[in-house]
Amino acid sequence: MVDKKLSDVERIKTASRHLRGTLAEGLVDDVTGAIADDDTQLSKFHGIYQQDDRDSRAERRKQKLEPAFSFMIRARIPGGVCTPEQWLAMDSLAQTHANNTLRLTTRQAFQFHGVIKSRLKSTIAGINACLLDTLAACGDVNRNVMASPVAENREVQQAVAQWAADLSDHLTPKTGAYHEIWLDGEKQADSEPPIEPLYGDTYLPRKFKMGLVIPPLNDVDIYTQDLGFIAVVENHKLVGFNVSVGGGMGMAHGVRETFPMLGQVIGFVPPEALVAISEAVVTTQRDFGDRTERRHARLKYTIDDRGIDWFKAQVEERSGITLQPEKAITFTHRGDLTGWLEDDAGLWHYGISVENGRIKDSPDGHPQQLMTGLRQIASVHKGEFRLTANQNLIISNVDRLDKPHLEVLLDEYGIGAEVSPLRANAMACVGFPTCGLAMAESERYLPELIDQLDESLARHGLEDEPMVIRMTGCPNGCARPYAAEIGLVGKSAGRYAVFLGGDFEGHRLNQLYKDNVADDELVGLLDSLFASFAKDRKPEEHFGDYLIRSGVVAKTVHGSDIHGVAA
Ligand code: SRM
Ligand code: SF4
Repeated sequence: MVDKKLSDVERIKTASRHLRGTLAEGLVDDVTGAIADDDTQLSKFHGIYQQDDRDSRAERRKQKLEPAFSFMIRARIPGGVCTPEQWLAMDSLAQTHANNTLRLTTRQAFQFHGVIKSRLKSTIAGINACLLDTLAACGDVNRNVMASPVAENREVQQAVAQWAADLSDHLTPKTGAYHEIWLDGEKQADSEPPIEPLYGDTYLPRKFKMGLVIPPLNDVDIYTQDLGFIAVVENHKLVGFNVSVGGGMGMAHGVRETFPMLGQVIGFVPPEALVAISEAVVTTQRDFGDRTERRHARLKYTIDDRGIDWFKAQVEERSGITLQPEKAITFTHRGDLTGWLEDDAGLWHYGISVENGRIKDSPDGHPQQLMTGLRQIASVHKGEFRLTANQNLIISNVDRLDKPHLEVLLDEYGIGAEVSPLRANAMACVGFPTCGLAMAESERYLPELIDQLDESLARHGLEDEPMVIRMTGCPNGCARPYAAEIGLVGKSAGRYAVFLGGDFEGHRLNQLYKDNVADDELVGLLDSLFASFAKDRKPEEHFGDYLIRSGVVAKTVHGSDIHGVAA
């Protein structure tokens, strides 16, 4: 067998002295708004991405200026749970250090955009001051651990949230570089051998993602995670978790060797096995993941290449735990709570649909002032905020007596107005102008497309029909478009590949239906499918299932089918 060369990122990690590189030096270099090339890879492990304003790129090039560099910072929030004090701190940093918006991500984290280099350290220090951090929010490590943000069964929800926090702690890198660079911590020796007991010097071959979910709501898209734990509840008690492995979304247009995969369930474990099982899954990927080709380095490919039985055997051997047969569970839908829910302990939770996760105020005169309103709510709220994996927000743990005052505030700032079922189940990734990989608009375009699709649905009497629609500006899949009933994936300016036929609950990937569709043709294309759906559907049948039954698209069985016949 020919030994393939390691990818360049492996060289950078190896030479980085546990993620230090020359980040500290780069921060004080005021000749450029950028950091050194190699450091742009390392900064990700610290939750920081170098970006530039793509709207002004051409103009700046013409003027012979360097790109308008700024940084995206991602704060990790295990399970999406944060306190009102933390919300206020994030809000304040967004106003003073970023672009005056906060972005709730598809993995229950916060993102700041537009932070210039000279403000990086103070932003990170501000995040740490409120007991959150950005370490491992990105990079080749375990990322933010997701968890169902709300459930009627309070005891189970709390237990699952606690597991998310514990697993997150356990899998966070142990390097002292983060404190040293961002928080002026004491310098540590450069080569402490035990510094990364789990990851070793070169961390993982690629990013790694984990989530926990409480059926029947698949609100964290559990099968898209590298590692998913599905809570099994018997007689109202949490008895353990089914373990799903090998989910992932990213692919490249038309490159058949790249594809999304949904996780496969390898068995059931009691709660006390979670840490050992997670470690076994992570270390198997650490040792066997492909470090030569980053496009082939995710866990989904390791499992696809070597087989699920091989993988399960590795996990059992490394953890010393024999997986029991999986238990029956049922998912009924995805999406999030909107409006009020009372849990079984009598506390109230209010779900707010946030368009594409962007927390900002609307222009003057608009009834909704989301950012200001949430600031006012945070200053009186005594419970928690919970970020959802669908870019929404839940005001959690509200006492019955505090509900009326919150309702007044929600009303005053126009927050929580009902949206159409299509909009409630829609997600768009960030895309332009900040994402360096975007090929087409996403967050800035989906809202207006939904306006038009809502009109189309209404024409066919489908205005109350919930459908999962997701848009991304490129095929990396940050809004999990391949797990949607309608997935619109950017190809080039104003053009999208249309993927159809995922299911409502998140058990099935969709498939390429039509490639390279112009944005002004999208409504027409979907309108004719809505028309036949309205005419021919079976009672209770969802759009994605109808498209498969009627042969509009074939069913994707293995992820590589995603490219369909049109690729
Ligand atoms: Fe993502 C890269 C934004 C969730 C798959 N993602 C990026 C970058 C950092 C672009 C870059 O590398 O330069 C984007 C920054 C845009 C910006 O300006 O903010 C970006 N990803 C996002 C967020 C903010 C989208 C959002 O609208 O919420 C999400 C942040 C989640 C978080 O808090 O951690 C986000 N990204 C996802 C998801 C969804 C998920 O994890 O559930 C996926 C698909 C699942 C998966 O990983 O397979 C995803 N992002 C990617 C990929 C493709 C990975 C792959 O295996 O091929 C990239 C590119 C890469 O890694 O090379 C990427
Ligand atoms: Fe950027 Fe592509 Fe992710 Fe959208 S899907 S945020 S365009 S990397």
